[in-house]
Amino acid sequence: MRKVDKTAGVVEAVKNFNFWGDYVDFRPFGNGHINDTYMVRFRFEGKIRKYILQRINRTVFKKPEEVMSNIIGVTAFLREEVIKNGGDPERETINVIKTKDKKGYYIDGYGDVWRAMVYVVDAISLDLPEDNNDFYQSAVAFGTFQRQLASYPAETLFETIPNFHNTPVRFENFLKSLEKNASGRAENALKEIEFVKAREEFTHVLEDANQKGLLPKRVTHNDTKMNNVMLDKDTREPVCVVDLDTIMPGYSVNDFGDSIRFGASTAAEDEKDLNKVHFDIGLFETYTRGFLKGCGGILTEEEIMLLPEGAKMMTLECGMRFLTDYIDGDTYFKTAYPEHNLVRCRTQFKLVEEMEAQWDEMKKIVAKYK
Ligand code: GN1
Ligand code: MG
Repeated sequence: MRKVDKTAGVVEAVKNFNFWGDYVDFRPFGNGHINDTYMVRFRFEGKIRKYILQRINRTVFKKPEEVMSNIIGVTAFLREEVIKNGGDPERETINVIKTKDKKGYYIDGYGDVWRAMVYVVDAISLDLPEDNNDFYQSAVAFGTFQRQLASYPAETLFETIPNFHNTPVRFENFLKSLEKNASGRAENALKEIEFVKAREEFTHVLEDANQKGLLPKRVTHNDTKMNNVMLDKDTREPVCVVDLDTIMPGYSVNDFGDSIRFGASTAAEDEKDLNKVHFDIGLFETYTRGFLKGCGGILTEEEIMLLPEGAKMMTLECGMRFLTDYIDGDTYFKTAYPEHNLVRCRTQFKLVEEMEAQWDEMKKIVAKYK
C-alpha cells in the first residue's frame, strides 16, 4: 500500500470542485467508519460557506462511479419531492457539488476518488439520542425517506456493495474468514464465534420471508444509524438523511433494524463495559411509532410484524461483521486500537441477547401499530 499523504490529496481535490468563493481552510470531520471526511470552508461575499469533501473508500466501494450515480439520482428525485411539499431543497436533501468539469467525483493524482456536497447548516448529527424525542425524530426521518422513495425506480440503482445485508451470505463469509484466520486472533474470540454459529438458522428468516412473498424489496438506505440523520439544532426536528452510499434495493425492516441496533442501545457501539450496554425496549417502541408515522402507511402488515426480526438481524449481522473483521485483521472498518472490532462485536451480541429475552414484548409492541 502506498504511504498516504492525506493532506496533499485534499488540497488537490479542493481545487477541482465547483465550490463558491475563496478557499479558507479544511479539517477532518465526523465519525464515519468507512470514508475520510473533511469540512472545507470558503468565503463568499463576506460569509462563510461550508462544504463536505470525502475520500471514498475504494476497498469498500469498488465502483465509485456507481455510488455517485445512485446518490445523484436519488437526491435529484428527493429534491423534487421536497419542492412539491413546499420544503427547502437546499437543506432537506443532500446537494452534490460537481467537479469543475461537471462530474460527480474527482480522481486525484494518487488515484483516490473524491466527492463533495453542501454542508447542511444549523443542523446536528448525534451518535446517541440525548432524549426520546431525538430518537423519535430520527425514526420519522428514516420512515419519511422510505415513503419519499417508494416510487423511485429501484431497478435503476446499482448494487454498490453486493449482498450488503444478505445475512446468510455474511454468515458464509464469516465461516470462510474463520477458516483462514488471517490475523491468528480467532482463539481470542471463541465465545463470540459460538454465539454467531448458534444463530445460523435465524440468519435465513428474512430471505425466506422474501422468497415466500411476505417481504418486498424496496429502495432502502441500508445504514440508518442515528448519526446519519441531521436534526435542526434548535427545533430538533429532522432536516435530512445523509450518508447515501449504500442506497440499494433492500428490506424496510433492515432500515428499521439498523436504527434500533445503534440507537436503542443505552451505550455506544464500542462501549467496553458491557454492564452499561442494554437494549432499551422503551426506545424500541418510540422508534417503531416514529418510523411507521414517517412511512405513512406504505408498509404491509407482514412487514410490520417482521420489524423485530429486522432489529435482531441487523444487530446480529453487524456484530458478525465486526467479528469477521477482527478475525481478518481489521481490513474493513476503521479501528482506533487492536481490539476495537472485538469490543464492538461484544456490544452487538449483548443487545441480541437482550432482544431475545424480550422477544414477545417486541412482537406485542409492533402488533399495536400494524
Ligand atoms: C459503517 O460509514 P458508517 O460509519 O456510517 C458501515 C455500516 C455499519 C456501520 C457500523 C458501507 O457505517 O454498514 O453498520 O459502519 N458502512 C459500510 O457502525 O459498510
Ligand atoms: Mg455515516
